Amino acid sequence: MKLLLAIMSNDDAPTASSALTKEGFSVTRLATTGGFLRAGNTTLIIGCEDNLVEKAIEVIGEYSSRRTEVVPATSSYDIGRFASFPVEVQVGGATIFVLDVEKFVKL
Ligand code: 2BA
Repeated sequence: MKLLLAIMSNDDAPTASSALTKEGFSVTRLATTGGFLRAGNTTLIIGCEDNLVEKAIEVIGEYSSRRTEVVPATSSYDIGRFASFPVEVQVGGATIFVLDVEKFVKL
């Protein structure tokens, strides 16, 4: 058995978690904080059989892969005027650890 720790953005976590559940995985969601940006992110804990690890990674990748989105940004011209223009930002992405599980007990 393996334990997956999947760290992803808060925006992607609900859909990734739902998709995993729909595929039959048991998922626990933790509210976590990145040490570098000190911003909130989400860590999914998934315990599954060894042969399902790649499937879990595939599902997570489907809903949290790194992608580029165009968002509106504003700029000030120091004369009380603002302009809005689109900028490309990188969003999403997941960091996944796969650990061996020594023992799994449900009481
Ligand atoms: P990512 O490498 O995609 O990491 C996203 C989040 O995943 C991290 O948030 C952290 O919560 C977790 N994470 C990634 N690698 C990990 C590891 N080896 N062990 C434990 N947790 C891990 P943040 O720490 O807030 O980092 C956000 C982004 O800032 C990172 O994106 C990376 O692009 C950059 N970054 C992180 N640490 C850095 C550092 N020491 N120097 C420069 N850039 C850094």
